Amino acid sequence: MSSIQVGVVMGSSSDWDTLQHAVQILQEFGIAHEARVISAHRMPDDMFAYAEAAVGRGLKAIIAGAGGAAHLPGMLAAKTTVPVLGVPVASRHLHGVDSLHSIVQMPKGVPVATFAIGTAGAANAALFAVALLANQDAALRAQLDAFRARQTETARGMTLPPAT
Ligand code: RP5
Repeated sequence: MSSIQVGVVMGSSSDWDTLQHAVQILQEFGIAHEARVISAHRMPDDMFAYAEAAVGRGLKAIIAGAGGAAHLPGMLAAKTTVPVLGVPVASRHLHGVDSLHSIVQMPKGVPVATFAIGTAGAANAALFAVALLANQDAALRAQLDAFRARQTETARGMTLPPAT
């Protein structure tokens, strides 16, 4: 069985600017992961093979990012019960609203957990994967609590400029 816990897949190398923010979080928390291009419409057989192998490989979550008519998260979810976390990538013409609607509007029965458009969504998908893994890992939960505490201190330390 693979030691990879979280798969990060995306429809194109052009999605990397967005999805690398998920990978950065996984690296920060020391989560074993992989990142791959798997295009739903250009590599459909590869997409199905990846999803079909996910349980056997021991993946605990799949973060899937795509833009436009973003089939990838939903079609992965159709072929595996490993949780799929969908990240809408900002598209050139519709700025990711198309991606968001494609991913979030899954019909009843096959869920995709859908995150915000762009880099915030990618980072939050990874943090959500960390939270899932932390259910079975007390040390990881302590890391997540410390991450949250640092954010809190940063926010408390924020100052505002004088009004103009
Ligand atoms: C989608 O089409 C990808 O997820 C990407 O967001 C978008 C554009 O792909 P490229 O033309 O940049 O390869 O499949």
